[in-house]
Amino acid sequence: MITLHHLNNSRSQRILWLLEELKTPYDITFYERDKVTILAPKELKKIHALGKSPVITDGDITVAESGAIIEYLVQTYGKDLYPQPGSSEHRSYTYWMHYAEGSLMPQMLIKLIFDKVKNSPMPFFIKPVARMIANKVLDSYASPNIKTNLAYIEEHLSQQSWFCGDTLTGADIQMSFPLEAMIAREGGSNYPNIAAYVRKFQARPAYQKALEAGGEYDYA
Ligand SMILES: N[C@@H](CCC(=O)N[C@@H](CS)C(=O)NCC(=O)O)C(=O)O
Repeated sequence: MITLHHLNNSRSQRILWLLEELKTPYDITFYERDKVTILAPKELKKIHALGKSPVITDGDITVAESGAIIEYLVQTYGKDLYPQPGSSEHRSYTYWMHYAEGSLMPQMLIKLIFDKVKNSPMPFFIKPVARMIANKVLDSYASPNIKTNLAYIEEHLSQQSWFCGDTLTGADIQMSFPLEAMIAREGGSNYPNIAAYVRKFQARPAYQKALEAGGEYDYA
């Protein structure tokens, strides 16, 4: 039996969605973020050394890292969501699987962190300096990079209904988290194709079931 080690408000939601799409039996073990630090509880380190979510166990197999989990699940339980190796859809699948956590998420995290720095409580005489540094990083690096990435995705989604062509694949599940987080935080008016794509996958029955099963999730 598969067990998903699920942290509230996290990337783990996309694995829950995948498990519902696969219609394969699974259990959930729930973990709660610390209310102040928003970090995961230390119990997660008993499952995998890094203590992050998502992580799954399947019998004596443990798989961490969203992309690796999706690869494992679609190759083991859901061939429909895994394009034929050697096909152009498969090359596209590999690309978007890596792109989500390798290129897009780091930019979004940098923005999140420096936005937080600007709004964190600190002595009044440090605030202008902290703000100046944060704005410099945001204006010269994170924001332009995010804009370029989102324009690229927007253009891609103007040409096809799912990331790798006409059907849902594991790559869509992997891309769902950064895109729905972006739409939830910033709205979708500048990126109508991304906004429509997010609405489309969020309306899927499996996605809705996953929301019910997973508890707190701010990005749906
Ligand atoms: N690249 C990893 C990132 C895992 C990750 O950072 N997960 C976050 C939740 S979205 C987490 O566990 N945060 C809690 C913590 O860092 O303590 C993946 O895609 O699985």
